[in-house]
Amino acid sequence: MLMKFLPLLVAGVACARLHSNPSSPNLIYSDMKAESDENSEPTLEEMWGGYWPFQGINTFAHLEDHKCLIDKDTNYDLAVIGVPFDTATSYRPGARFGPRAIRAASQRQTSLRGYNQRAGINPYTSWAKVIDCGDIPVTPMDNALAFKQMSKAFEELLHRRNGTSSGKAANDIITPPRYVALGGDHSVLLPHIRALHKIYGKLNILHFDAHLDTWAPDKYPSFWHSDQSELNHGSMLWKAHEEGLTTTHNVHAGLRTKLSGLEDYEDDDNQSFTRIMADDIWIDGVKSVIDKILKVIPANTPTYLSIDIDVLDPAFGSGTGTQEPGGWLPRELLHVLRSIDSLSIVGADIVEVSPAFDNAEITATNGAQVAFEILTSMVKKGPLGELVVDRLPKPVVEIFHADADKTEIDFAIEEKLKELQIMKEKVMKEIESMRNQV
Ligand SMILES: [Mn+2]
Repeated sequence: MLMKFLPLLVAGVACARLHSNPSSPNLIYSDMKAESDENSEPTLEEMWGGYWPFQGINTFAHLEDHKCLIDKDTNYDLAVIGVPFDTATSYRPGARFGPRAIRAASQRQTSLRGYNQRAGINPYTSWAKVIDCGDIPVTPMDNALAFKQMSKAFEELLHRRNGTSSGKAANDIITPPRYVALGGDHSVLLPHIRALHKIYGKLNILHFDAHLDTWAPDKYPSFWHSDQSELNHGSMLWKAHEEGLTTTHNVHAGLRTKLSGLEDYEDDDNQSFTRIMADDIWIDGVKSVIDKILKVIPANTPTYLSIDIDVLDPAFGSGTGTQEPGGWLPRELLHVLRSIDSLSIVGADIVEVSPAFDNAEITATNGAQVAFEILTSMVKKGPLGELVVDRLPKPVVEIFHADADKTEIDFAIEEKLKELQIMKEKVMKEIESMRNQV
């Protein structure tokens, strides 16, 4: 009997040793040997439980998948979440297919061979529970509704959940989970940081991109205007600044965009960004880039990391909406990311991967590697509960219902008053500049 099964068993063992399905118990050779003696046949799990990297239904890095927006009882520390939204793009659309492309390109990552030697850890088997939360089902038909959906989804995910008990911070605050969002066009940053701001307060923004994305919406060429037209994939940082979500410690890295004029830099300065140009990395060296980032952004304050894949040269990132020649090499981006792992990254995104324009999965593979490095750094840094400013050390359900006596109308009024305040500040600025002209 054993002889009959041996070839199959050996094949199954090799398969399971290399790449077991993480949603089932990880099988290793010694466990299986103990279970399979001469009198027993291999279990179905032993025979069929292991996938090679190119097999199985794609989750990010073969992680366990959960419908996190529906499964409210699932706690975890880090999650990948897809945001397949691209109707705020100004040029080539297609980034709605980014999450599935990055997931497909991530298949050679498994928990069994996930040890990241630069960090000295395997992010998938360390203290943190890491899962794939699936996608936010965003409408492609109505951007106002889509932003509402994305904001609501991130709030649900961040405010109604805890990390695992292993993620408990020293001061007894239970740490909310952290997300690496797979875009989607770049505008998905805004709902993400709106939700994070409610937990951590103002955020430093570390932004890798060919473009500034601090453009006022009126820098886009349209006579026509609506509130919704202000939400595009090049104005979300401007909008975030207007809403008071960002600190004065922000960095762009990899810039090489064409400008409307030097006044773009004035706007950018007003939003407190330090600019690192794409060329700086070969003129001044990669160390100068790393040093500059670490000098501007304080390590122990909440930082949001946003990576537009177009920071890479089109040779390595053709699969994107607005490519700009003269970009970074993947090794440069990865090295910089690895070297800033002392920062407190409370959330991150990888955006603008648009597989219809990709060649041989190059862009998506770079995106998947970037996600791996971010997850590694988040795990290496450990839980960030000490940075939480707006969650009290008591069960989250109670915290979330701290406003329980407020009605929907109260919330709507608060929202309107906020809008009024923003509008007032805008008008005051206009008046000020009219006065200056007189
Ligand atoms: Mn860009």
